[in-house]
Amino acid sequence: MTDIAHFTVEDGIGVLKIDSPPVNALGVNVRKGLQEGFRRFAADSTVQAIVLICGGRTFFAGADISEFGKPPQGPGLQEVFDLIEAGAKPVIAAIHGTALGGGYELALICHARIAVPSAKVGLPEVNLGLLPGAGGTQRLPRIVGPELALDLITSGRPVGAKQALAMGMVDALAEEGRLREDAIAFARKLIAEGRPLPRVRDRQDKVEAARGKPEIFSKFRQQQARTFRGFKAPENIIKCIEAAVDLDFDAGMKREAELFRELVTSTESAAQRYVFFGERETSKIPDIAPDTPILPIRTVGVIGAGTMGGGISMNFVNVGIPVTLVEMSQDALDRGLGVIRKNYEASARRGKMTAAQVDERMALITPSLGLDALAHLDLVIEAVYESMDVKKDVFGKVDQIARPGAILATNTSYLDVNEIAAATSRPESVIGLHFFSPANVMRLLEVVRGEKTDTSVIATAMKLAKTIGKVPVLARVCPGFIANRLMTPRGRQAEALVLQGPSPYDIDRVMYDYGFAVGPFQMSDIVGLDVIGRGATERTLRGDFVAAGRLGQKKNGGFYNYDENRTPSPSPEALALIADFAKHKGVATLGALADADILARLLYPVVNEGAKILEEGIALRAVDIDIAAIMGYNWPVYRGGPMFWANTVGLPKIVEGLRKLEAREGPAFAPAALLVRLAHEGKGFA
Ligand code: 3H9
Repeated sequence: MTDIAHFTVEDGIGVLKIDSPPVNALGVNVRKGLQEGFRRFAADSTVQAIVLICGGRTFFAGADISEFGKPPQGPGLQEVFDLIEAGAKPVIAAIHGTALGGGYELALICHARIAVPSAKVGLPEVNLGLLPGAGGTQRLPRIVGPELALDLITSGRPVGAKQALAMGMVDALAEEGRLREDAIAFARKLIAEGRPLPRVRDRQDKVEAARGKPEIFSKFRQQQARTFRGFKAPENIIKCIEAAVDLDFDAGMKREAELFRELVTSTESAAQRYVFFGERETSKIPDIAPDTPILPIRTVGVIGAGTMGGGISMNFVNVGIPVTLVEMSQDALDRGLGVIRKNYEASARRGKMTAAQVDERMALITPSLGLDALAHLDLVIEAVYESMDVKKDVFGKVDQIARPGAILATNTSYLDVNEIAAATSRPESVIGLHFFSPANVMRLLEVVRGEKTDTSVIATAMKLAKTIGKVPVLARVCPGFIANRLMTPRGRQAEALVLQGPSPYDIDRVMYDYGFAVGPFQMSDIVGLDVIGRGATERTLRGDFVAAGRLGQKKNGGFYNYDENRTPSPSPEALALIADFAKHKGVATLGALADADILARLLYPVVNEGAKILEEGIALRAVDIDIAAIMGYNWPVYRGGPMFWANTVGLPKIVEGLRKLEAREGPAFAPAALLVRLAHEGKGFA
């Protein structure tokens, strides 16, 4: 017995229980415990079969991700696996919680798998830019066939125990809460039956059936090309499954190891692993003690049933928290509710929920025409028109109505939360909850702490974000907070650069090739050119487009022309408008620019803004900025966000690039002091 591994023998069955919180990751100490347990039971003549089970909340959740990139410490996972596979005694994996990655691969090497109905199994390594490197790519296709294995391993999606049983990924279900007893009984039954237990590696029928059918793989590659763009892992996974079909088991394992090594040393995987830990790191707030009281949020009010208010409401009803939705007119209320219902019905059509569930969610929304309905609620979120006067008026009124202790939140995307809080008699209860559009989809929730916001209000908001499936990032007050402020220079530089010669199509292509789903000009067309910069007092490029009747995708095209399927193509009319505006502004044309110059022009200022956000203390850590960019602006995850990416480029190179731009374009490009210091010290953003 060690701290982690517990060995008992019950009537001929050896039970090896591993207990290594929080998730029984297969780190070096767990591997040692497994090695000791299997060696001991192999040598114990009273043991006829072995049950492998975990304590705590889950079966092994995978390899210990924090060990990747560090020197290996023995014993390796493969050594432990060999002990099981070469052992003479059957091993039964007893699964609860989530058997993921190396954890499920460990289950696959066992002779049988039993799981409680609430368990999930899967190979999610792709989300870390990796592939299952402990035999998963060779064994799973032997159980479920290559087609399903391609889907499961490249998507990384876990499968519930009942479905896993139907697919053969587990062999039996245990009763909930009786895993240990049922696994022991299962082991006894196997011994009593005395039949040989074929190892997964020896199963050939599913892979043989696919041999000589390369179209399985070419079709899959073609279908998934868009989803996989920019990622390295999916292609390596496909190659592994091809090897499972075409090669014998040992040769397939060799291929898997080579392709795993390629990934584990890649920048893409380093970025994705950083993001995995980053998503969890952002909840850790140094000045908020873990025992800070969390206020119960059982009811929520949302003021404003527009696009944002509706999306925000959906987040809460999705997890069963009732919402009182307030509007000024019946029309606006009906419209808002109609949009929410339509969204749910669309999900139902896609098979994501039943018609009854649509009704259940709608029933959790209480529409109301007056603020009085907010009187007894735990949290009120304001999502009205983005104007300081309007917001102050609303908060002043809500202050009179909401119960003492209720949290009053604003969804403002750039206004001063302290000023809004000052419109109430309780600034300690006021906080920013900045959702990103579409609010029911985007995973970022910026939690904006005002000068007077109480720590329990902050802690509650951070916890609540998780309850509704968001990733919270804490910001202090400044115009645009973290994500919007960070990304503003990209838009500004795109609009400045397009007047200097490069076409919107070149600029968008460079952003697309970097990994964004669409470039800034295509995005403008989607949003509508009349939306941003409304009410400008002087002539603007967008204003010229609007004056010419080009509003974007919705009317006459914008920077692009569109056919009836909304496929964009370059627009001579748009280029003429740009040229005319550049002439009006007297902007000189730059010579030909390389793609790398366009990239630097648009993204180095983003890195620079990130450095300022950091040195001003608006964000807690560089990783908070990266998570905000990824979750709020779809910054390509395999780049790790702007700050991680800057490290991979090298900060001295970024400083040099900014200085060149500063010399040509002006002081807006002057590198931030923090950036200069880190570059000088040979450091990166931590
Ligand atoms: C792999 O297996 C490779 C092999 O194929 C081949 C090898 C050769 N390692 O998420 P939570 C930490 S790759 C280290 O908040 P939940 C996590 O950082 C791996 N640490 O809990 C957090 O720490 P902290 C394949 C890990 O209940 C704490 O545990 N496996 C690992 O919401 C709690 O985590 C995966 O990709 C790990 N593997 O969700 C599964 N996992 O408290 C990754 C978690 O300090 N893990 N931690 O912030 C998950 O998906 C979720 O953590 C899980 C629990 C669903 C398990």
